[in-house]
Amino acid sequence: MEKKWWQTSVVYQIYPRSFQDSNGDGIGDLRGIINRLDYLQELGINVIWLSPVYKSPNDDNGYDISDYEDIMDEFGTMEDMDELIAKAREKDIKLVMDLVVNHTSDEHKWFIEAKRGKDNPYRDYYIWRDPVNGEAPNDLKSTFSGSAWEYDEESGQYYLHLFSKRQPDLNWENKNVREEVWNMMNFWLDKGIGGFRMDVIYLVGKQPDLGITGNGPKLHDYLQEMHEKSFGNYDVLTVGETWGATPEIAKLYSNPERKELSMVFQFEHIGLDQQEGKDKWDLKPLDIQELKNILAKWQTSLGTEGWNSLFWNNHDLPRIVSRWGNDKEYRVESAKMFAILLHFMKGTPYIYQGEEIGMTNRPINDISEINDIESINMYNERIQQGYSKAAIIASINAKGRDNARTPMQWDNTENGGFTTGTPWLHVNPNYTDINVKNNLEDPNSIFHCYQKLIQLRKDHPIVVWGDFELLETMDDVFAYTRKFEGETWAVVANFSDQTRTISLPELGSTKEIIISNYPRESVDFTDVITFKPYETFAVKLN
Ligand code: TEU
Ligand code: CA
Repeated sequence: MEKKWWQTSVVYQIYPRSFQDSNGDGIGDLRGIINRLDYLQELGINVIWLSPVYKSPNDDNGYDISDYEDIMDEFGTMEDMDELIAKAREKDIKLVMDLVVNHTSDEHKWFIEAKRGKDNPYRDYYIWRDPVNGEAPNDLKSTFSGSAWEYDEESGQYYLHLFSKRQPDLNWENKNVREEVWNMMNFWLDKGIGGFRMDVIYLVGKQPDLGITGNGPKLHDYLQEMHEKSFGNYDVLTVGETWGATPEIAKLYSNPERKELSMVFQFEHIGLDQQEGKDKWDLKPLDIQELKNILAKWQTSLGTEGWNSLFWNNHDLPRIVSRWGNDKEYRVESAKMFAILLHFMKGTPYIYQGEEIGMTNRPINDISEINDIESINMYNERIQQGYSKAAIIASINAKGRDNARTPMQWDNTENGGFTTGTPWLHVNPNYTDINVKNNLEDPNSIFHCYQKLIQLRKDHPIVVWGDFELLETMDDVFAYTRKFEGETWAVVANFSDQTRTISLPELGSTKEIIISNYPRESVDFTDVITFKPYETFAVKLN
């Protein structure tokens, strides 16, 4: 496989609204990120994925953009943005921007024009349909609850919005729309950014009249056109958000010969604690064997026809240590387990802000404490449908996106050092214990575990190129090997809060402990080993 810089990279995702406030208005901003670049350099990451910072009325916290070539006032100015790109580059850190072009904000000038009337030249930038029997054209649903069609009184037509009513979908069949997007992408690429994370890119080939939203027939033509007209002319990282992707679909996006993307975010492992065929709010316990099988499938399916992204967290997902770990008695041990399991896999790892210090979910008691439009709309819809408040709140506490969006916890001063003002969203009260300052002062902290894992990936090609093999073990023991040029490393984790005894005689014994989350001098797999709760280590085999 042709060598690319992003194959050896580790990416850090920043949700700018919650990272660092620098002017006391309670909202994170670009200056705040600039002021924390030293911390990120200390961690060792070499790419920042920056969630949207463009002009937006924040109906969906920036994923509703009204001007792609200007910065949201709350976050700062274009000068601040240029300074961030330059200062990050000085530290060999690349800036990957969030590309949100499945839809715009309804305050984008294109939509304002489009609403002026059917003959307006921008009308066809969006997807309009006549009513059918006085009703919505069809039963397409919005991800944020309700119909995906909104009626426009003035023109007597409906427009499509797969997300909120204030996020009208763009009509990618319109060549002018695609050219607008390439020009905008080149505007940012010319600023020297490191690439793009592409928001719900699997939707831009939609055929709404046929009820097709994801992976539509023309999708890959559009991505190959995008590659040719924009980022294909630069040496950058591109990662597509593709819900529902299978390894075969992922290869269509990321097989280098197809000249589309570097990699995709697939979410098959993320949907394992929701009931079959239902929503993420309809919970079911995680089956660890299922998780192992799915991750192993992705590790061994792409070969040279694609590249994996590796993640447990992002700004849409609950904190992994609370979700599938133990965020109380074994918070540190389980947080390190997730880090070690993920960072020795083949692919590009993504760390979501706060993951590197083991930040947890922040349960709420009442919907008034929630900011996220997805959770609020779901709450209102399910109240209508007769669900109990308690049941809905329980679903939000388990899966709600605000769990990921509580402000970054820097130290134990007021508001965790995030702001000297009133935070836009509640700070998790456990910041007094869980914060960056404590992690930096403790050599055995979760931060230092991530720092070491990042350095190991830089120093050892086996971590990047080694072949992956899942080992047969009892369900809640997750063990695999990586093999490269005659060398074998083994990673073993007790994925439970109980003590477990394990025997893997075929691995022999070794004194070469690469990393572990409990003190350990050596391991003899030929013997029966007792693993403490969440005990995890990686070793080099003889
Ligand atoms: O997310 C796509 C998406 O489907 C998730 O929003 C949704 O929350 C799902 O239930 C995940 O659990 C992308 C962005 O990541 C998200 O923040 C935006 O809200 C969304 O697109 C619309 O732009
Ligand atoms: Ca601010």
